[in-house]
This record gives sequence, structure tokens and C-alpha cells, in this order.
Amino acid sequence: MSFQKVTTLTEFLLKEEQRFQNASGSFTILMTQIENASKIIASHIKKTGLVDILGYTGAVNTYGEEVKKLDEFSNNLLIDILRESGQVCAIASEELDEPLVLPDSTGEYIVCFDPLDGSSNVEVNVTIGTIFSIYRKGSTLLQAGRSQVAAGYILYGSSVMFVYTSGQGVNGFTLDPSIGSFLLSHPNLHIPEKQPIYSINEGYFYELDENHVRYLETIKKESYHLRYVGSMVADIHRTLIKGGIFIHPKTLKNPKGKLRLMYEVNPMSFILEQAGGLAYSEGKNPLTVVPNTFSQTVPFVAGCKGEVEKYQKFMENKEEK
Ligand code: P6P
Repeated sequence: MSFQKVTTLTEFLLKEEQRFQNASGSFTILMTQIENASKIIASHIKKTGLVDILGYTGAVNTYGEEVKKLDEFSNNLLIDILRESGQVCAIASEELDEPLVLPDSTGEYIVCFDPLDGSSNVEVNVTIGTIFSIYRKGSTLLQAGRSQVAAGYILYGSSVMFVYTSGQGVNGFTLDPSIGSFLLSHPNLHIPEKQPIYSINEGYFYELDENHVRYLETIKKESYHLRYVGSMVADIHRTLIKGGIFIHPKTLKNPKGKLRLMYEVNPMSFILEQAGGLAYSEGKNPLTVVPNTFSQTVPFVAGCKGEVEKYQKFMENKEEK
């Protein structure tokens, strides 16, 4: 039986590094540290319910959300591993009120992350994830999404997947728990051009403006399928693999949108754009938004190019009548 060659995430990163002559290896080290952290987080999540790591810490984050112990564990782990990597000069986390600047570090990168997005689903065993964005050290910590060097997510679901882009397309790796390595399982991911799947929390229907109501009524008449998990990494990953459109609009409760520009919207916009999709936020590409604060939220739409363009026509009142 011939040995089937598989590519590990480590090998893939090293091959990518070789493509850049003046690469120092710093990016590879950084990505490998994020990979290591994700394996530890995955291991703890798999034990959820068996270990007293569930429940609330009593702490509340910037958005007024109860911080679960797994959130706190994942956040502290990522901060420690990134700080020890020696590759970062600043760390911004959705669970931190302010970015953590490392003045003594010679690191060249800034890492923004949501340590455990959708963690409120952990108790019901629904897929959750870690989302990260990597920027180069610059004149400011707060940079537009277009400046991202890389972005990715780790999806803790029926299998653990590591999906990322460094601007050279999108690749997906699946953890083989028997050897503890992420293996290249989804090379060069591309989102379909169109797909009649929409992903929105219909509970907000009566809070939406007339353009959204008209859009939703139209696609329902066209028998679009509704798929909504309520965990962004799960909804975006399905949209990337199967196609469709993900919509988290502004609502009465969140008039500026709920999703965080720096920790959720920018990384997912970069990934979907690199996979041939489109991202949209109030008439512009979210990657062009110059952020005011790390905790900034925005309305967010992303998915198949054809589906986002169709949605955009309704938002501009220019749809085919
Ligand atoms: P809603 C999870 O709390 C999260 O930040 C994202 O993971 C998810 O897409 C969104 O909120 C779900 O929001 O308003 O539908 O509960």
C-alpha cells in the first residue's frame, strides 16, 4: 500500500515562507504559535462538560456580555502564547478592554483575535471558533482591514479545522487527532458564484428597514434556504464551502451592528474576498473602513459575489422590479 502524501499546516507554512526570499521566518513562527494554541483550546472544548470549566466567571466584557470560563481560558492562553512567541508588538482581544502593547518586544506583528466566538453555544455543543487577524507593526495599532497580512479561523466542530489566508488564496486544514497535526484537506478554497442560501437571524425581521424586508420577501418567494447557527465561524464556514449570503444587519438593539469590525468582520471579509466572494457593510467594503476603536461594531454582509451584488441592489433600491 503506497503512503499517501499529506501536507501538514507546518509544511504548508514553511513552503509559503520559501516563496518569499527575504522572509525571516517570523510569520511562520507566529502562525505555528496560533496553531499550538488552537490545539490546546480544542482539547479543552472536547472535554467540556467533563471538567468544571463551564459556567460564568462573573466578569463582563466590553460589550456587556458575561464572560464564560472557556472564553477566559482561551483568551489568557492566546495572550500568553503570543507574548512568548516574541513575534508580536501588540495584542488586541475582544475580551480585553484595551490592546496589550508589548514595548520590550521586537516583534513585527499585531494580532487581533476573538478567542472563542459564539461561546454561548458551548453548553449546547454547537460549533464555535477562534478568529484572528494579523497586521504589520505600523504607525498605529488601529489599521483598516485592507492592511491585514493574514486572517483565519479555527472551527471547533465535528472536526477541528484551521482555515486561513495570507493573501495567496484560502486553504483549510483538518486536525488529525491521532497524530495531532492539521492536514491540508481543503486546498485553494473558492466560494460558488451564486447559491440560494441565506443566513440571518429572522428574529430581527420586524426591526429591519424596508429594503431588507423587500429583499427577504423576494428571496423567500424564490425558495432560498435559510441556514443560521448563530455562531459566526460556523455560518461563515458553511457559506465559504456551500455558498450563500450571511447577513448580520443593524437592529434596534444594535443600531451600529453587533459584529466587531476588528475581531470578526475584517478577518472574515479578507478570507471570503480571497475565496472569490464579496463583503459589504453599509454601502462599502468593510476592509476599507478606517476603525475608530478596537470595539467598533458594524452591520455585516458577506458571501457569494452574485448573492451580495443582488442584496446590494435591494439596499440601493435598484433591484429588478
Ligand atoms: P445573534 C456570537 O455571539 C456572535 O458574536 C457571532 O458569533 C454570531 O454570528 C452572532 O453573535 C449571532 O448574533 O444576534 O443572531 O444572536
